[in-house]
Amino acid sequence: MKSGLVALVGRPNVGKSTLLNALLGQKLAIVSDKPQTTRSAVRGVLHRPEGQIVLVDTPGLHKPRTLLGQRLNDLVRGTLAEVDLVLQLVDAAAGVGAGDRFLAAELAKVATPKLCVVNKMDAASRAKIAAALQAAADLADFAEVVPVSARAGTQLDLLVELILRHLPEGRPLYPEGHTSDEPEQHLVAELIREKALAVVRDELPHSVAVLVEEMGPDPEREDLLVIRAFLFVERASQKPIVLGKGGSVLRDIGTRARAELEALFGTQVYLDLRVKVAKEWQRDPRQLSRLGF
Ligand SMILES: Nc1nc2c(ncn2[C@@H]2O[C@H](COP(=O)(O)OP(=O)(O)OP(=O)(O)O)[C@@H](O)[C@H]2O)c(=O)[nH]1
Ligand SMILES: [Mg+2]
Repeated sequence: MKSGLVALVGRPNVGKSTLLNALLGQKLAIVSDKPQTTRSAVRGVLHRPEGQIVLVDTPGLHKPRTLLGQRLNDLVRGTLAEVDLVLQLVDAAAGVGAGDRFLAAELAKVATPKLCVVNKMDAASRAKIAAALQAAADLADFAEVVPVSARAGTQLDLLVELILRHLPEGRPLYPEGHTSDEPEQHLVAELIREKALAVVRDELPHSVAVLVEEMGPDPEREDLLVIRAFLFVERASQKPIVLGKGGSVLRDIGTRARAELEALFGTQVYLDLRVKVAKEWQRDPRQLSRLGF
């Protein structure tokens, strides 16, 4: 059978995490319309009769402005070194640009086989898709260039078939039925961050980090899951923005997060969400390591 690690790489916002979730049929990675949403290498396992595909979602590669940005780019480069196949995603609607060319040049340095996935075909005209396919083929020496829509689920079976074709023969890396080794607390923190990204505007999304401090059943009510989490911002001036008038913005984030967490765990959730300032955490090595970077 076929088996191996497959990295999803691309500039921010091309739809890597959406594609991971769509291929798995399950939400493992959070998604937003803001660039630089993903901050960790999220693994998901796809089981097929012909083989096992271990997908690794990565942060969008970008020009780093902070220590966090640098670490995220290092994470992408580290991932490239250990995988069997690389999928470079580009955005058919936005077109192929300098960011994609920069990444393609980076990829050219590793000998790993590469496919190019031209995503968001649902949002592009035929002419635009054709132009993106041509530009993608000119980017690098890809084994295949395939247009898909992660959002609409178009051509995903074909993509899986092509991935399997280009993976090496090997033993399964994970047992049957295992789809993820994301720690539950991390998944919960990410879901809360996703709701914060959906609600807050402008530059603030980059400043938000979430840490789950405590999670477990209520001692008096087994059917109630208690989650205590902190939402960190970088500056004192950002705190009132995340809180909103009379705490309304934070309440909105909490309500959205709780609804999704209750669906995920199939139980009632009590979410205690607090805002804290972690001064300049994106540039501070100590705070970064506390937050898991
Ligand atoms: N129309 C359309 N939108 C898509 C598609 N795939 C993703 N999107 C949207 O594109 C935006 C970015 O999606 P993400 O999956 O978060 O992108 P990403 O590449 O993981 O982004 P980073 O983690 O920031 O690097 C979201 O608003 C998605 O809903 C698609 O196939 N079609
Ligand atoms: Mg992502």
